[in-house]
Amino acid sequence: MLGMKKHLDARSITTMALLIAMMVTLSRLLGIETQFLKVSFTFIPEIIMGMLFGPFWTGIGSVIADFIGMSLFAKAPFFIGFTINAFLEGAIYGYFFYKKEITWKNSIQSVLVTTIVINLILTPLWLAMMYHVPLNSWVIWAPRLIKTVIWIPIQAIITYFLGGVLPYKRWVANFKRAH
Ligand code: FOL
Repeated sequence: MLGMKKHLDARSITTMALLIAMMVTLSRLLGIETQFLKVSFTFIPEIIMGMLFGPFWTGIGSVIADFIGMSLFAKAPFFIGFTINAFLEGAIYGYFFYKKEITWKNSIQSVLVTTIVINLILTPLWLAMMYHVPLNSWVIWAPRLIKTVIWIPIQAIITYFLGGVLPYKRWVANFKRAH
């Protein structure tokens, strides 16, 4: 399962498909979306993907989830910036969690990097471009700063406890047996 780079075996593809379906569900059906802010638990399957498949494939999986989600449940016109976000966010989780155990250190680091790069730098740029509002507009920053303060501890805690419930050691053992 962890060896997707070496060969795209049936189990890797099935696992990817399941995680992509979970991402689409969490982001499009169970997430909260306003014109200027999204709140969802999409990071949970994305982190699992990152642990199993690494930065590149998790980036690709997240882009596929964005395409599927937009084709099935679009609430707004397609904007390529959010596809770039999807790739980078997946790649970041792959970077921090591929074949690694989840610790407080990499949980907190992953939340801080995604929050700064995706939520505080790129998304404000995309929203300003998409809606033709100034980059310093309060509609971009007021809800975003409130969400960020609340969300950083929530995501860090969920990420850390995800490490405790996932059968990570068994996955690594399976990987070693398969290669
Ligand atoms: N285009 C694409 N390709 N995917 C989308 O999901 C999408 N969504 C919208 C428009 N075009 C799209 C709907 N509008 C946020 C807010 C509104 C919005 C899209 C995104 C937003 O603020 N997103 C997050 C971070 C971005 C992310 O997780 O990708 C946020 O910071 O709250």
